[in-house]
Amino acid sequence: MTHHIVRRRFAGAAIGAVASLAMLAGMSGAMLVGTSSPALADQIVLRLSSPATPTDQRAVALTEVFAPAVADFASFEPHWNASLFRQGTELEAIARGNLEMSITSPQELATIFPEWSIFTAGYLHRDADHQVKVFESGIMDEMKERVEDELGVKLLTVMYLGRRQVNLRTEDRIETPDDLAGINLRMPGTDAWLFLGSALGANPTPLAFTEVYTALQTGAVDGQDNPLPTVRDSKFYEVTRQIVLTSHLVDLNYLAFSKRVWDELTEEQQGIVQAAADEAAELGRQRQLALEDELADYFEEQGLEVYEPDIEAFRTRVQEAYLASEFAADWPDGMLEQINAIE
Ligand code: KDO
Repeated sequence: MTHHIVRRRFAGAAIGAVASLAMLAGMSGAMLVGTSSPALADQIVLRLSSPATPTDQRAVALTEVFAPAVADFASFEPHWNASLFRQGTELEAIARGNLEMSITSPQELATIFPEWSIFTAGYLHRDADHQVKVFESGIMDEMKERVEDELGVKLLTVMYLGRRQVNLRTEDRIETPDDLAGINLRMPGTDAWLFLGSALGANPTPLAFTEVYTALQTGAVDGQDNPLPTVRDSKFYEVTRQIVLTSHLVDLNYLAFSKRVWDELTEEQQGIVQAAADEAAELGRQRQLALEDELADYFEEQGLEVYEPDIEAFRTRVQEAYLASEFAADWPDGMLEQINAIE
C-alpha cells in the first residue's frame, strides 16, 4: 500500500479568518520542529499538547491506538503535563500553525465561540453514550463548521473524561449547595468553569490543572472537582479527605486536529486518522467507565469519605443557574431541547 506522503509546511502560520479574532492579536511566530532522521523526514509530525498526564486513559489510548494506526505516514508526538503549551492556549497554538493536535474542551471553545457554552452546563449530558450520540447526531454540525472555518481546528471525536465530583480537603459533610458556601473550589481558569463552580454553591478559584496537587497540599484551595479516574491518576486523594459524588458534569473533551494539516492529507489518510481517533476515544471511554465503577472503593480504602449528597438539590440549583445565566442567551435556538431529546 502506498501512501501519498505529505511534507509539513512550517513557514508562516496560515490562520485565515482567525486573524480577525481579537484574542489572537499580537501572537506571532510559527515554531520549527522537525526530525533529524532522514528516514522520517517526510513523515507528518503530529504534536499534541495537553495538561493530561501520560497515564490518563485518554493519553494511554492515543498512544496505544492512535499512534500506531497513523504510523505509516505520521509520527504522533504527544506532550503531556502541559509541557509544550499551557492549559487553555492549545487552540490558539493550532490556529497559528504551531501545534497540530490537542484535547480541547467546550469550556475552551466557549472562550472564542460563545455558543459552545451550552456543552459546559451542569447536568446536561446524561452519560458517556449520550455524549457520543449528541456529537454524532448532526445537531452540532454548524458549530463544528464554524470552529473549522474560523479557527482552523477540526474536532475529530468526543473523548469521555467522566462524571465530575467534588473532592475536598475539608471535613464537614456536604449535602446541598448551601454547604459549599465559602469553600474555595479550584476550577480551570475560564468563565464557563468558574460559573459552574459558583452554580454549585462554592467560591470558585481559577487554577491550571498542573497546579492543583500543590494547591490542595498547601491549603491554597479547599478542593477541586474532577472525575474519579483523574483524582486517582493525579493523586489528589493523597491531599484530600472526602469525595462528594455530585456528578455535576458528565465531562468530555474533543480531539482537536489542525484543519491545515487535515487538508494536506490524502482522503485515505484522512480516513485512517478519523478511524484511529474514534477507536482511541472508544478505548479510553470504556477504560474510564470501568475505573469510575471501581474507584469509590479504592478511595475508601485510602481513608477518604465517599458519599452521594442530595443530588436533586444540586441538579435543581445548577440547572436553574444556567437557564438564568447570560450564557444561555448564546445557545442556538432549540438546541437544548434537541440535546435532551436524544435518547
Ligand atoms: C481540569 O483542568 O480540571 C480538567 O479536568 C479540565 C478538562 O477539560 C481537561 O482539560 C482536563 O483537565 C485535562 O485534560 C487534564 O486531565
